[in-house]
Amino acid sequence: MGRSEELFQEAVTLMPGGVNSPVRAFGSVGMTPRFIASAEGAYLTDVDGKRYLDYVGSWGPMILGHAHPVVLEKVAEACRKGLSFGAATEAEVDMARLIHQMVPSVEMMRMVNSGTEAVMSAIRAARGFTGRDKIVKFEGCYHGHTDAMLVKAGSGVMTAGVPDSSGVPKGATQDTLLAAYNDLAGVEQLFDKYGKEIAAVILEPVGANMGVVLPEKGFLERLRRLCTDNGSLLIFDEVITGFRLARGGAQEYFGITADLVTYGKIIGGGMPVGAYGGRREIMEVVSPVGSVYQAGTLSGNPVAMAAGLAQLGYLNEHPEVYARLEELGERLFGGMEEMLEERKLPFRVNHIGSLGSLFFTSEPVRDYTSAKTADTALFKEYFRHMLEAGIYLAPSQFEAIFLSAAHTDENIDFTLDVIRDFLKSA
Ligand code: KE4
Repeated sequence: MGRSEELFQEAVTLMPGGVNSPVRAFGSVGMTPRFIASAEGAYLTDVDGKRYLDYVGSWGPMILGHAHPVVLEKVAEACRKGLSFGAATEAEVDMARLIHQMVPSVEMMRMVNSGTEAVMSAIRAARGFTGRDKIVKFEGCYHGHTDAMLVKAGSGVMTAGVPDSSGVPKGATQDTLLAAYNDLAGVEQLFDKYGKEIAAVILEPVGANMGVVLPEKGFLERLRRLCTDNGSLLIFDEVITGFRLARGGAQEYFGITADLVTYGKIIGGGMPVGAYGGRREIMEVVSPVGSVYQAGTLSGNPVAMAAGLAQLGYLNEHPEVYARLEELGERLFGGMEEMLEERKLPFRVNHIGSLGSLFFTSEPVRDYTSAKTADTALFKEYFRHMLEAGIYLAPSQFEAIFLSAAHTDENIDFTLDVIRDFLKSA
């Protein structure tokens, strides 16, 4: 028995599913999760010494690759000054200034400790600012595990085939209105019925938690207009797309300004960091200035800020990283598309920049319902084939491939060879 198996046997007696986040349990692929000992660049090494080419990147944060020297150096420097003060620090001002510089529409922001906390707080700020209760979300979009968002969520909730979570009281979701991604008619009906009661519309500007699903032409623009016309706020959940799709994230990529935006992952450089922010007049409803309470012992923690500042600062000073991510994405996802075309295989590849998903379905994947047509049994075989070849993918059809600046053309070509090998028998 390998070390991962040994550890997993004990882990399941101490933590639900043996993990601290459900999707890590490899449940939908029916395998023992690999316990990771270390990581560097585009590679993970597990506790049995096996090395994997990593396409999860800790679910998005590791856009520069693992253990980037610039990030490690700044974190080590910060650690030597003490780990947490529970007081204002210069690093938090530096971080807020940098985010504002990279995304000017974020005039004011608050650091928190996770994407979930960022979304929970942004929703409370939106409700506090508008005095309204209803929130529109989209099936298959995952916004963390705050009660109000655990309705037809994506990611691990979708993977588990549990569209809703137990333990969430009706009262917590009675004001959550659901629409299908890319279904403008459905959203317009909600506004017709609830318009002046809708505090906000929240969405992933690119869905990445039902697999990758792109916004169709006009979708984001229409949502922007509907929110403006009804006095509702548009919230972009950019926990994944933020600082990945472009230096200014999806707002820059699509040229659409949201009223509030949530961040996580990349802005922490691998440390637990989230943030929410946007128009100053909205953020000034947040305590201690306004009446919306939100707080956090480790929010803006100096070590986490050091990691985030190092990674974001590098991205800000090296815009060529984004061109490289586009190249890598085109090479990998374009290569997949060519392969499917050659072999006349009906599968689908959705991709944008360094994000993408191979769906084992012949249907165009444009929302939660079409994503659910994917053959998860075939995905399970694909995942196992890739892992055995030393390629570490997200253990679910309803997640994304995350490329990093540490991936090379050779990594991509090797990956395409392994996929080609799998598709021979698919
Ligand atoms: P966290 O609370 O996990 O930091 O962020 C929640 C969140 C919010 N919004 C979006 C768009 C997200 O993708 C996430 C978290 N993403 C998942 C991956 N699909 C995290 C992986 C996990 O749950 O372990």
